[in-house]
Amino acid sequence: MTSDLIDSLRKGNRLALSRILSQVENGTETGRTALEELFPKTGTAHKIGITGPPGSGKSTLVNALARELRQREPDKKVAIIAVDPSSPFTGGALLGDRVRMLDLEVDKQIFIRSMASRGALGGLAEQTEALSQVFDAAGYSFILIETVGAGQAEVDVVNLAHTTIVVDTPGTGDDIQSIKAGILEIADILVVNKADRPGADQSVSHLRNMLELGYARSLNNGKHHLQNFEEIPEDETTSTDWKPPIFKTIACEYHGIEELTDAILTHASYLRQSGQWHAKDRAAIKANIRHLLTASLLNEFNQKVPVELLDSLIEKAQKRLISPNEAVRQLLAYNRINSLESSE
Ligand SMILES: Nc1nc2c(ncn2[C@@H]2O[C@H](COP(=O)(O)OP(=O)(O)O)[C@@H](O)[C@H]2O)c(=O)[nH]1
Ligand SMILES: [Mg+2]
Repeated sequence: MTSDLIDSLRKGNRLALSRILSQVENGTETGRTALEELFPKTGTAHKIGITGPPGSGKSTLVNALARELRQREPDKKVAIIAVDPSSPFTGGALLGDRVRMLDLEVDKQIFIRSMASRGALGGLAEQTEALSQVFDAAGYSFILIETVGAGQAEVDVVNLAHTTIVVDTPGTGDDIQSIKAGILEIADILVVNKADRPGADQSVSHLRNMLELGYARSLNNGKHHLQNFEEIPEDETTSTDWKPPIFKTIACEYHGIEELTDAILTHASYLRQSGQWHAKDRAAIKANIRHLLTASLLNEFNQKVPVELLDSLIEKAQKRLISPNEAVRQLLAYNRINSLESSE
């Protein structure tokens, strides 16, 4: 059953793909088996994260980018994962937007999947990574991942991407700008969308200043952890440094999309040439293994340790008779003794 589905998925059957995505999202046995069987076929897709505040035009940009990528690379398929409950892809937007997004689906080489919750796999990042693996194995060359740039969960999601695009809009308030200091660190490409509105040029120069500031700070600290901000030495063509470019776009009118697409493809080449593609792949696999390990250890533990023991230790800790640390020691000791007994 599962192998039939996988065969169909590998042959490009959209219904099989859709079914496997649901099974994976629901954390079923079929989903797990599918992920395991598909894993050897993954590792080639270019994962592109798009993040930014709600309403900045991420979905519109993703829509335009999907079209542009399809036009340039007619043999390649594009997947869209919208990790945003308010996304038009998930039906949370105005009717006009939804209709505009839906016309993407006329192109059978584009597949849109929305994800409103963290599902069965734990965090949003794990869920997104699992769905990405399915798309990757199904032969999708580009995976566009839209998230609202709100908190750590979203940062975790985009960290799994090869290329992270941070979207901003022309704004005036300093308070709005200060949020972006943190998120700038993860940007490979910056976009000031809604450039038809006043203040776009100021936003670009503000962002540029902040990038320079980040670069200076990383030098002062003597640390180079803000690699993204390093200048490209003029005379060194073999440099592995990437300086995030900033683009102005009007996504709803398709302005600036070609330049942005160029930058995305250039970034992919840069990652491959500098060895960072490999490094990012390793980091994603490491995060994946760590997550699965934590989940399965906890699961195993829960099965072995009676809930009464846990409850009684919580009670003792609340009475301040033992510390939480001591509770953990006793739980681990119980688990160890039990494991010894059962293996004899
Ligand atoms: N004026 C203007 N409106 C835009 C632009 N791009 C998107 N929009 C509109 O902004 C609204 C929010 O866009 P959406 O893509 O849903 O933003 P998201 O929440 O970041 O995904 C929609 O009504 C879009 O049509 C733009 O470049 N200029
Ligand atoms: Mg959206």
